[in-house]
Amino acid sequence: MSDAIENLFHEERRFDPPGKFSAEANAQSGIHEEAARDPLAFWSSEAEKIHWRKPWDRLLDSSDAPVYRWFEGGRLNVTESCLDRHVETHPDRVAFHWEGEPGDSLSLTYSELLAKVCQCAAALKQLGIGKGDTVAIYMGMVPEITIAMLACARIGAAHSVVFGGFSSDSLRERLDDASCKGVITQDGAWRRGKVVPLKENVDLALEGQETVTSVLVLERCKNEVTWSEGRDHWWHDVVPTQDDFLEAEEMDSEDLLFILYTSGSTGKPKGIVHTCGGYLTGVSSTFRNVFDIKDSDLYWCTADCGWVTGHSYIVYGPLANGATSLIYEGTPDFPDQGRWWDLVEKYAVTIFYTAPTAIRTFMKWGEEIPKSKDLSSLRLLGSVGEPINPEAWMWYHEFIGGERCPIVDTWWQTETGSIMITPLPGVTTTKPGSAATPYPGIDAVVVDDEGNEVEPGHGGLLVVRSPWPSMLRGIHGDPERYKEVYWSRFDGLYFPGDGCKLDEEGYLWLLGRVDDVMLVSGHNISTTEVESALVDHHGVAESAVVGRKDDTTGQAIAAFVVLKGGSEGSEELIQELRQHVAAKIGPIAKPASIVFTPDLPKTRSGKIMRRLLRDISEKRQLGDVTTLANSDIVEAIRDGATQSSED
Ligand code: 6R9
Repeated sequence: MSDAIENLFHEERRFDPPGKFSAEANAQSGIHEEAARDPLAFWSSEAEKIHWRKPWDRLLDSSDAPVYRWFEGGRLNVTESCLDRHVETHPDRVAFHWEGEPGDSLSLTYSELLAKVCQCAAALKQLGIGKGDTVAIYMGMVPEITIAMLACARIGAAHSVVFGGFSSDSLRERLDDASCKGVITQDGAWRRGKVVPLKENVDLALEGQETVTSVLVLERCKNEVTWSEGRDHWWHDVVPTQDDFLEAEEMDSEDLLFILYTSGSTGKPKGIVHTCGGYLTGVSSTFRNVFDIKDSDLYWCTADCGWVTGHSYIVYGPLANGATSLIYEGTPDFPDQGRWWDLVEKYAVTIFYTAPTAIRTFMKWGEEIPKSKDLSSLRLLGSVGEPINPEAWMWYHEFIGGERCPIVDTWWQTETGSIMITPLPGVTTTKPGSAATPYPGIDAVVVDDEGNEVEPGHGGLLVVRSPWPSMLRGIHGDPERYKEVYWSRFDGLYFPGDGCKLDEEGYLWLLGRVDDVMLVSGHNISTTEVESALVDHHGVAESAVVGRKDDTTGQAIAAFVVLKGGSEGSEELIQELRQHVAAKIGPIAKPASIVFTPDLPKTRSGKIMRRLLRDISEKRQLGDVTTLANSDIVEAIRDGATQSSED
């Protein structure tokens, strides 16, 4: 892959961890080597850092591979690691500061959070929900979403969080697939000052639905709702009246903790299955080492609990480590484009974890906004969700991190449960655009089409050779699809579907989904590399490229470009950008067409929908676009694309 690309990722920029940071870091140099000598011993010692009621009999059972079982015979309830043990040692430490979009706020200490989780858990039990049941959670980013997740875990029910921006149809599909017994929702959720009618969507999703017997409804926006007596219950009626302690249900290490659906680019959503002991071990270990959490830190992850990042690095990872976090309900531009940086200033956030799409959006809005705020509390920055192009990395480093904060570019997936490839902030010299190396205990390499490891300096496919504790245990209800999707490409290797390049120093450069790779005149070119070259131009804020069919070259590169500061494009700029890409990568990578657009179509978690752009470029009928965060942009892009091809 990417044989045309030589210079882009051979940049000399590198950043050593600041000396003081290294000296005090949770992860010290040698951790990778030590874990590599005996990965199972590493995972065993990481697992000992969570609370077990009964230790495991067997660390790893591979007899049913590719379904692996970890910490067999171990008994635990994940909420005891996340709550009870901290209440014993520091009950008054704040678990969450929460800020609502309208500006209301709340702080919950570990003992208050435990009490609220127990009350919600008791209410669920009263509604007839218990161990082995599945509960859908369809909420915004209110404190109660974390309470609801933990309440399910407390009683041994699995949660299936469905992002609050999804339609009633998407919710219905997920309720049916997991045979959910309960739904936890809100009357409405705030989004840019408007109310998203969550309860109404639940009512629609439940028309004729057969498995759900109770709906628990939090009052948030006080919008009008319709009520189904017997089925619907107000949170304020049934939760606060319960006892503030409920004994946790004892679970097996391999019992189901949650199902989380990933849409993927095609087909029915996959219900990714995670279990208790392995998942908690993975998220607790990575959170401690990658985010270097200390008692004095104030950590903020801007994700939504509807995505895996919210599960692992808002709820389970931080709480397992007794961290203090910030949770924010709203969007970055409400009431204005400085809201996030106001929050960093107000709460003196020290560790900040966000997505490249957000960083590029802030680049587009201009550095004056963060420059006008006091961000000096920050000491560590993280990125997740997409490859972060070197230009955005440098902007993040300079304007958010004040050139003093290490950046951890963390590669992982819903399926992997926890971070797999990442720098360790006190250990790793970082290179802008590279996620660096596998986390200790993770055996990830780059292979060619035959499954042989590539030489340094070459590209190929990322694979994981050995099991890890937080790996998915399957796709809910479809064991065959699990094998087919992840294990059929290469015998015995987990195939995540991402392209990757290995540089001379063993650093990994993620190149995006293999499905997105373009084939131009016999050369494989990754979308990430061309996008990165475009964004490297001073006028460009964001870009997306796709390969569209071309009679001469097989595929031609079609680029979509968002300019900084709302500028308009011109024919001269198109030529300049084409030259820029040619200079950066090579003439082969020059986009055949460039369309300027005010925004790019993105999924609700901020990933660019290249499939849709391909459809537009090849003038295909567009399918359902309601899962997009910004569906109105599609028409605008289509108009632009039609115009440019007529020019
Ligand atoms: C955590 C999360 C997984 C896919 C993954 C890859 C892309 C995530 C990345 C990254 C490059 C990173 N991805 N982090 N690509 N660098 N640091 O995003 O999970 O929503 O399941 O997506 O996201 O393509 O395969 P999920």
